[in-house]
Amino acid sequence: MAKTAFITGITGQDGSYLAELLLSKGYRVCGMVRRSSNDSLQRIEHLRDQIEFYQADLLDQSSIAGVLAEVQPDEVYNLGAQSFVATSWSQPVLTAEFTAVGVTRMLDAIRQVCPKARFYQASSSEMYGKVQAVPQKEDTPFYPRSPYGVAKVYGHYITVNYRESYGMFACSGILFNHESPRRGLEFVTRKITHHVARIKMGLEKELRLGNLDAKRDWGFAGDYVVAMWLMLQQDKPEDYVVGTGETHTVREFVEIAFDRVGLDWKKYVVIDPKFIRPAEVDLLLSDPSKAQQELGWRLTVPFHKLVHMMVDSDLAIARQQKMLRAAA
Ligand code: NAP
Ligand code: G4F
Repeated sequence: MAKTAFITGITGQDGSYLAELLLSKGYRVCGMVRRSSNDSLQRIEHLRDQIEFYQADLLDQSSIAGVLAEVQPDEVYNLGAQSFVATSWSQPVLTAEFTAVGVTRMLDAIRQVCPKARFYQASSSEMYGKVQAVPQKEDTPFYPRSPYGVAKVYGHYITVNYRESYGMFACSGILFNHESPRRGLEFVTRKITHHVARIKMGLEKELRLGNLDAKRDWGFAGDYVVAMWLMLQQDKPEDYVVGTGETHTVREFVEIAFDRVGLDWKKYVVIDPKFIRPAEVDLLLSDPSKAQQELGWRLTVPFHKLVHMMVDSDLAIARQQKMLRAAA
């Protein structure tokens, strides 16, 4: 019989790739969506007819328990979160509610209404923050540098705690930054490729950024959802670091993106103090050897190709916008 998966955050970047993956494997895919006055299904528009949607909210315990009792999933992927680090300083309490306590709400609802379900928690390399070792692996101590990072540490340890307290099959993927053409426009990679494309098309003149020296371990989101699924197919629940094992500065990302369209980035990039964070994570670099060896997980998209893929996708969008503008 087909397995049932329940995904929180199905409308987000990772939720859309994970839904595609699970549908391709024959799963019944159920997605939790929160009420909105607008349609938030843009990223999964092409899958709309193949997914069952359930309205609930990470802030609302009884809505989660009610939906899980109805769906009776085999696997639960908790991807829902306030996921933008910069916003976590202006909305620290809300970030804690969604990103930290929301995990307990999910785990406790599972414990009560579908205790056999396997649980995946979207932990983050932001937990390493002011890094205590290079590269970072599963046993590297955490030192979060933002309210978001602190909230993710809570989510991580409550997942460990429910596994140890109740014997639940609960895992955390400590995922390093992963990007795609579906990345939100506020994250630096997509912000860069969106503006590069619009500058190339003559729709904009500059790109305003903060710290160009920050280093991140960036991979392709489509590869990372495979690791999530693999974790829930193992005999034992464990936590895994997932990343590329390479690090690049924001400046390098900018250079490659402008190069792709034949422009010199120095003529267009303006440093704007508005985008400098109160506390920065200077360097993230993963050691994904456990995931590679135990899960057999592999990358398919190297860094340069990722940047090119995102620029090319944004160029197609900008071209269309330019044509619409000309026709209006
Ligand atoms: P994303 O694109 O920002 O998506 C976040 C999702 O969470 C959206 O579907 C959003 O729904 C949902 N959500 C937010 N608040 C909610 C609430 N109160 N109740 C229910 N759903 C809520 O994030 P992503 O990049 O796909 O990341 C997925 C997860 O992985 C997140 O937990 C993120 O923190 C974590 N993570 C991401 C990365 C990365 O590099 N992408 C790395 C490590 C960990 P709406 O559409 O309604 O806003
Ligand atoms: O793209 P970012 O906003 O991603 P960040 O903060 O690394 O967080 C992302 O990855 C985490 C995994 O490590 C996830 F858990 C989290 O949910 C999210 O997906 O910023 C990357 C870097 C930062 O150092 C930031 O200071 O880019 C720098 N940056 C420079 N100028 C900028 C900008 N970031 C943004 N968003 N906007 C700028 O203009």
